[in-house]
Amino acid sequence: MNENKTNINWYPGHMAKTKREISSIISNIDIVIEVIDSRIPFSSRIPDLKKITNNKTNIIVFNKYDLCDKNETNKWIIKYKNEGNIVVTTDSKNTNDYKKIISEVNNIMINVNNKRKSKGLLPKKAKCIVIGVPNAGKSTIINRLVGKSVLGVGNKPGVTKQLNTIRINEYMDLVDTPGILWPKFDNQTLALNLASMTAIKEEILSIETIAIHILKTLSKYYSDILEKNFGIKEYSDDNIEDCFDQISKFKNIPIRGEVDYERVSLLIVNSIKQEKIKGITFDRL
Ligand SMILES: Nc1nc2c(ncn2[C@@H]2O[C@H](COP(=O)(O)OP(=O)(O)OP(=O)(O)O)[C@@H](O)[C@H]2O)c(=O)[nH]1
Ligand SMILES: [Mg+2]
Repeated sequence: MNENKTNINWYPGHMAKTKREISSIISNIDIVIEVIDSRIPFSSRIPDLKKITNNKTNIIVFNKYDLCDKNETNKWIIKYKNEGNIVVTTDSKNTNDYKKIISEVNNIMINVNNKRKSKGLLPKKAKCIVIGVPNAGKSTIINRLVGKSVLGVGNKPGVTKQLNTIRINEYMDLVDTPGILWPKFDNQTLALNLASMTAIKEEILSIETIAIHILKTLSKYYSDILEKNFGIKEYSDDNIEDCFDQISKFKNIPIRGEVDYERVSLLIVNSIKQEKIKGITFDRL
């Protein structure tokens, strides 16, 4: 049980296909809506997004804002704004949040259409594309903007399988896309952060590896959450077995001979996936 032994090097072919498909339609797009998970504002950004989208104007949407540690995530919001980005936060339980996206799109389109007018062209409809890592909440955002469930959503990566164009209103179309990642992770923490927030398929990394990363990160930044949810006062790499043993006892998981590492790991991973643990942000500036 040592997460450092894991060498993450993989790339599902359908993601390369999605990137090619995005590149092939990008010339017709006005605005890129980049959806990130507010709990991992660095790890959930797509490094080569500017290249894939040919430097199109983008809006960064900090989604799942209800689940993050606002103190920490707000620092990232300020950073990205200072870098010149348009930033919006969204929480699927708050319908009003989505109006902020519409309003930013409208602001951008005023400029686009003013330029068109000066050339004697008629105003055009906003053509937007929603891009992000798997499970960031892209399809949910589009459903909220339409006001009904037109796209399938689910709490696992890889729900959307193809590009879909959705009409929001007479001024705006949105293209939904499957979640994308990148061919190689140079930074293992980043991959583990993505896995902790259900952005990477469970088959790719072992459940124990993800669970250990969650325990480690909670102990570093949220020792109160670690103690309250798992009964762990102190965590270190030297006492992983002890920790699993303590969690088994704290959660009344029967120990038959030895600790059921898989079951305990699943419980840890599910505590984030099922939103029992909230108010966490794993990326630090
Ligand atoms: N708590 C919370 N959950 C959200 C929010 N937005 C989306 N979700 C949940 O996140 C999960 C993933 O949502 P999807 O919209 O399917 O995500 P996606 O980015 O389209 O995922 P893929 O198509 O697999 O890439 C679902 O269980 C949603 O209900 C949010 O703002 N807050
Ligand atoms: Mg989707």
